[in-house]
Amino acid sequence: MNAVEANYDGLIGPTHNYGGLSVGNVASAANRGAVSHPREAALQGLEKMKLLQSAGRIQGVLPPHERPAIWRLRQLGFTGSDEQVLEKAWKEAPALVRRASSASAMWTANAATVSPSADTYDGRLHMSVANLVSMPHRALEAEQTARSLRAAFPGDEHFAIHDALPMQGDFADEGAANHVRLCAEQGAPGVEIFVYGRSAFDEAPRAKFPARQTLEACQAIARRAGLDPARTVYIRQSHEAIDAGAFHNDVVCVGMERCLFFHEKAFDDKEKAMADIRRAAEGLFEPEFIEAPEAEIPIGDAISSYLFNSQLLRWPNESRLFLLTPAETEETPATYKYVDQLLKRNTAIGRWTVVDVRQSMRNGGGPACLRLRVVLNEDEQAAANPSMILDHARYDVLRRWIEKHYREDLADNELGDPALLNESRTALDELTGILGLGADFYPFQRG
Ligand code: SUG
Repeated sequence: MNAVEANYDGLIGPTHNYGGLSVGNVASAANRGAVSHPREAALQGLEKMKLLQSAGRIQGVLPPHERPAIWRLRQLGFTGSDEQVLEKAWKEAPALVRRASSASAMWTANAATVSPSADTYDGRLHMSVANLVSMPHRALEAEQTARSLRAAFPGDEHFAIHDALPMQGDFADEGAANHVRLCAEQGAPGVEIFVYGRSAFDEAPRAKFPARQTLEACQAIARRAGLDPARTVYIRQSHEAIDAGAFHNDVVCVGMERCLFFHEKAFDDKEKAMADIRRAAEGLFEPEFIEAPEAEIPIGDAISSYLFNSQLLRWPNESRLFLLTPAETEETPATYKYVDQLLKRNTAIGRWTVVDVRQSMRNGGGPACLRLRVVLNEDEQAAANPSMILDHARYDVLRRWIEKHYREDLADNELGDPALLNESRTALDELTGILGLGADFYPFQRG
C-alpha cells in the first residue's frame, strides 16, 4: 500500500500582521494592532516544516498569496497606479486595506478538505477548496488557493481539485480544520468526520460567535468526493466551544489513524458522536477515543494553550503516535500536567514535543492550522510537484529568501506603505522561481 500522510504547510507571507480581523478568534482579537514580526514568523513556520522533513516525511510548501490584494481594492473603486490605489484606500478606508493585507493563507488547514483516494468513488484524491466566506479577509483566498493546489497536485489522472462551494453563507466552509479522518492505517479506507457549527436551516444561531461551517457545506463536499455515506459522519460542534473561542473544530479536537483526541466540550452530543464514529468504522477498525475532561483542562485553557491544535503524527520507527504541540501547551499548567500524565497511560499517544510558532499563535494559528494533511499513495507521490516539496537545499534557499525580503517588524500604520507592496511583490516574484510556479502565478504577474 505504502501510502503516507504528507503535510503541506503555508509559507507565512511578508505582510503577516495583527489586524484583529477574526471575530470569535480570541487571540486575533487580543493582539489587534500589536507590532508583528514577519521574518520571525516565516522562520518559525519554516523550522516546523524542517522538523518533519528531517524525519523523512513528505513536507510540502504552499506559497503565500499576493498581499496587499490591490485587485480587491480596485474592485472597490480605488483607481490609479497600484501605489496610488493603496495610498488612497489607506487614507479613505484603512479597514479595507487591513482586510486586503492579511497573510491568513498561511493557515492551510483552511485551504481545502482532502479525501484520500482510498475513500472516494473514482479512486482519485479529492480536494474541495474552502470558500472561507465567514470572514471577509479570508474570503479572498479561494481562487489563489485553487491555483496553488493545482500546481502542487497537477493533472486530473490522480487528483480532483474542486473549486470552492458557492460564496454564500449557506455553504460556509473552512476546509480541513473541520474535518477529521480516521483509519486503520494510511492507504486503507477510512471514516471521514465532518464537524459543523450550524445548518443553513437552523431557526436561530445557537452561538454568539460565528459558527463558520455549515452542515450543507459538509454534505456537498462529501457528495463531490463521492464518499460512502456509511463511512461518513456529521457531528455538530457545541456552541459552548464556539463561544469559548473554538472557531474551528481543530482548536478542540485532533485525530490520527484510529485515535480521536478531543475536549469534553467539543461536540454538541458527545455520546452520539462516538456511537456514530464506531458504527461507521465497523469492519475497518476499532476507534480509540481520548477525551480530555473539563475538570482537568478547562475549555479556556484548552483554547489558550492550543493543546488540540497539535499535529498528531505517525513517526518513523515508533509504535505510538507523536504529539507536536505549540510551546504554549507546555507553559499552561493544566495542559502540561494533562499531557505529562497522558504519556504515562496506555494510549495511542506516546511522545510529545513542542514547537515555537508564537507569531502565528498570536493570530490564533497553531501547528495544526499551518498544515494541510494529504494522504498520498505511491502513484500520487510520484505525480505531486517535486518543486513544492521541501528538501535540505530548498530549505536553505527559502531561509535565505525570507532573510533577504522580510521586514523584522510590521506595525499597523505601515500597511498603507507602497514600499511594503513593492517589497512583497519582489519577494513573491522570486518565490515563483524557487517553487517552480511559473511567471504568471500571481495576479500582479499577470498584469
Ligand atoms: O481564520 N486568524 C485565522 C486563524 C486560522 C486558524 N486555523 C485553524 N484553526 N485551522 C482565522 O481566524 C487572524 C488575522 C488577523 O486578525 O489579522 C486570522 O485570520
